[in-house]
Amino acid sequence: MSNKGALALLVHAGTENWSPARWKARFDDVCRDRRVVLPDTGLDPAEVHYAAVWKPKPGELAAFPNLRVIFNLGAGVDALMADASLPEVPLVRVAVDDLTERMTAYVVLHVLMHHRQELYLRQSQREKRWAPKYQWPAGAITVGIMGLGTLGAHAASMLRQFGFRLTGWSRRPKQIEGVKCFHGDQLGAFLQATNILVCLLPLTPDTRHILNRELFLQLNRNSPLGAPVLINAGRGGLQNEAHILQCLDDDTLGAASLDVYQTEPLPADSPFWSHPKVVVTPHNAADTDADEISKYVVRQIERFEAGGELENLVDCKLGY
Ligand code: NDP
Ligand code: OXD
Repeated sequence: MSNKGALALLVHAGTENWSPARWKARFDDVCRDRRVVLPDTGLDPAEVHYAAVWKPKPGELAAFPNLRVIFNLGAGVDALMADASLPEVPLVRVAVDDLTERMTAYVVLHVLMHHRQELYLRQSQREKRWAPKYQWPAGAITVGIMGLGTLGAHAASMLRQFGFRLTGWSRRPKQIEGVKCFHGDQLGAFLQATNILVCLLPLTPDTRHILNRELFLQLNRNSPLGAPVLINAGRGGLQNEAHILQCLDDDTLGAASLDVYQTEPLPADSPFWSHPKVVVTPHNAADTDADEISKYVVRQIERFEAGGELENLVDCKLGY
């Protein structure tokens, strides 16, 4: 082992994909000339030059006085932005094809699920009822994507191939082929054109609780779907959960697919679990793959040490 600065691996999500031992094995494999250390394993904090993290504990990163770069092992950095003691070193997030394609698969799956009336068909099956409904074309539905970044733009390009009409909303103006793009204060016009709302925004001070009743009331109801549909795979903090339930119950919303929640894991007593209009997934729309991402981090460290640029840096002032 060389005397290169160590890589600290701080992974605390507690689910199968985030097993620290599994991530360490992958990093050990691709990082043979550098110590990869888990917390509480007798490491001298001064030896750590890099940290690869998922939901590190607040203050955990501040313990490394010689830290050079933080690599967030996912796309969203909201957990890090909430740490008031976050060291002022470059912060890199994940933006790679593997993760993007997984998210697009989730978005396409859930848009099609609502477009093809899967909730109704599954209920019919449980009731042994042979009662097909009219099958409308994809072009009769407008899918609106909030967040036209790495994930939103790719999901839009794939949905386009199914024939859906597409709108999108971002902070800055965008031009994406086949997508009617809105930005900033054009949110109202975006919503008025949207039947299925897909949220792929980051959680920042500007976007917290953006998915609320006032917003849902502006969605377009003039499609064969009738009541609009919400799909949120961004972050739970983007949504007002009481408003979602109220809007599902009074038909402001026709259905919702939710991958993320205010509290994760979703508590056993959450009404979402058994709501007939809700499809619950356990924050696994797009897992970050330890094989892919360990290589991505090591490639970036090597380039950085050779004097090159880091990719996919977070703008900590904007929070994403
Ligand atoms: P990007 O940073 O590439 O894109 C973010 C998009 O949101 C950009 O288009 C940005 O606008 C837009 N945006 C940010 N703030 C605002 C605002 N105030 N008003 C309007 N638009 C805004 O992020 P990714 O696409 O890579 O990821 C998006 C999010 O998806 C992550 O932050 C994470 O929370 C979530 N995610 C969830 C996963 C899951 O499994 N559920 C997996 C991976 C990610 P602009 O282009 O103008 O900057
Ligand atoms: C991410 C996530 O942000 O998995 O990558 O939620």
